[in-house]
Amino acid sequence: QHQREILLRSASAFPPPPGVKLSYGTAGFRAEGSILASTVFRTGVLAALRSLKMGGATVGLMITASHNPVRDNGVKVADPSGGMMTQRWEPFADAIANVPTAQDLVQLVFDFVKEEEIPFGGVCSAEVLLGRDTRPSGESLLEAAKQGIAAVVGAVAIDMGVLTTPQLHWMVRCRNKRRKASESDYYTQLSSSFKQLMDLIPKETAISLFDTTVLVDGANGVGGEKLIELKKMLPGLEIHVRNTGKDGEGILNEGVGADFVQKEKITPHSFDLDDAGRRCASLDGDADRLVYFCISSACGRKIDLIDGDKILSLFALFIKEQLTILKKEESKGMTDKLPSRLGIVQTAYANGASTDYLRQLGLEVVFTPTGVKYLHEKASEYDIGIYFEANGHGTILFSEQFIWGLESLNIQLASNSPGSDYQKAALRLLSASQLINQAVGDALSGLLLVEAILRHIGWSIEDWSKLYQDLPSRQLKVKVVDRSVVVTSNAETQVVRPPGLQEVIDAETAKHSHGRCFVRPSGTEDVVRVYAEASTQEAADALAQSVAREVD
Ligand code: 16G
Ligand code: ZN
Repeated sequence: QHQREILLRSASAFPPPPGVKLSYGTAGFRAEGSILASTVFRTGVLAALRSLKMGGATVGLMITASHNPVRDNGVKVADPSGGMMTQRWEPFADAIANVPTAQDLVQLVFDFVKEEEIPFGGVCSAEVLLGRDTRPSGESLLEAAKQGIAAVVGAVAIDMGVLTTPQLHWMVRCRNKRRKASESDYYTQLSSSFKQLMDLIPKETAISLFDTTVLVDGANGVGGEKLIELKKMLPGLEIHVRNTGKDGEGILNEGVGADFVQKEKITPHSFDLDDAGRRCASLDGDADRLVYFCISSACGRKIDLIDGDKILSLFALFIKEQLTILKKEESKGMTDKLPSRLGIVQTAYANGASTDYLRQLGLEVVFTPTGVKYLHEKASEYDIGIYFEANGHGTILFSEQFIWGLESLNIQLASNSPGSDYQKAALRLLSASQLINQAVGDALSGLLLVEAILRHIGWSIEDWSKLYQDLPSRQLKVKVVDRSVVVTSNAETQVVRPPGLQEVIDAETAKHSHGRCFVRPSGTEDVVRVYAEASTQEAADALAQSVAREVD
């Protein structure tokens, strides 16, 4: 009864905006910040329930709208593993955000708690870590989240302040593993594993010629200021952060950031021809996406984009090299066999040239629908799963079994053949597993791993860019009344409905050499997206346009 009253009273203070229907999409709830207080309050309730359901394990609640304009905001929940909230709870998230009155909300929650057998009403405790990005609406929304959590008896909110999205996910994961989980622990783990990787660089690599400077576009968001903290602990790597979001430097995501750079393929603000040939990187507004780019001296603001697919390829190359060294030694039969099934996960947006390249390396490449939750889940099925979206979100997952195997191998080697190539390969994989964020894609840890690998193989940004040549591609969006009329299958590569559309796509695609095309309903906007790729830009454009006309 006490619980019912508290929830009713607090919920009454957060009435939902009339006439707005929100859905917990691929990236949680997103809308204009000014209308989100009720949604965030209710997501606070949801997060507390999630923690109760998970036996009091810590869950996360992040307030951000990533690469959206600064007036927008959003909220999403991280599960105790540090990954996205289970998809099973998404229908409840939709329902809780959209019930009209406080009474309805209370009823909905009590019904759900019963159905899910959640220990409710103060018998157990719950814990929610809160984070927000730098958006002005974040502060008051964070307050709404706290009130939502406080409306669940026994639930405690811990405000971690302004963070990148991956920092919050990392903290949730570490806390549940009973590891050190503060922000300074995060910096320590990243910088020390980076230093270990640097110490393991082969002597043959011509380090003296290596450009130690990387220019980073911080999207005028939270990533820039965090990177400035981190770089203090990284001697030997010169990180120059621009678009840090400090007063006067520019507006969050406006003409800057990974999403802008990847979609427009032009320089972000405060980068120009003076930077031609330099190694440049761009983060998105909450620093969970990373792309690299290089300004080619001849052509104005045009850039050579090094997208998520190419970061993935670089990581895959490095991991495969280490595994090959280990296998060579393993074949002598002196050590235990390491479980080392390596899998690469992409989406239909991956450039066809990247998939070809990865398959030529002999790697297993599989596809999932767009959205981190799908890629992450698939990658976790391997001993080492590397996943990336072309837009720059991705990471490497190492199974616990693999890490245990590697650790015991390392102990064996430390006594048998200390300092051998074999031991170094094992140590590199261990360091990479500590550097890369296992909870979710993380632009800061991704950047450090890229920097370490480039130095390991002695590559310039041009060398990396030339790994393979992207096929020309075109993305279009078609505004439709109801995007749900398009239904896809087979990781979004085939249209199931409306009938006949796939046949048209097949016929149009067949007209172009290296043609590939798919359509899918957006998960974040009221549009249907069209992607086409072909051997020339003109052909890719023509293919996309002819298919877009059919969708319209
Ligand atoms: C969200 C997803 C991103 C995906 C994008 C596609 C997460 C954390 N973010 O931003 O992975 O690429 O949606 O947007 O899952 P779309 O459905 O509008 O094309
Ligand atoms: Zn983001």
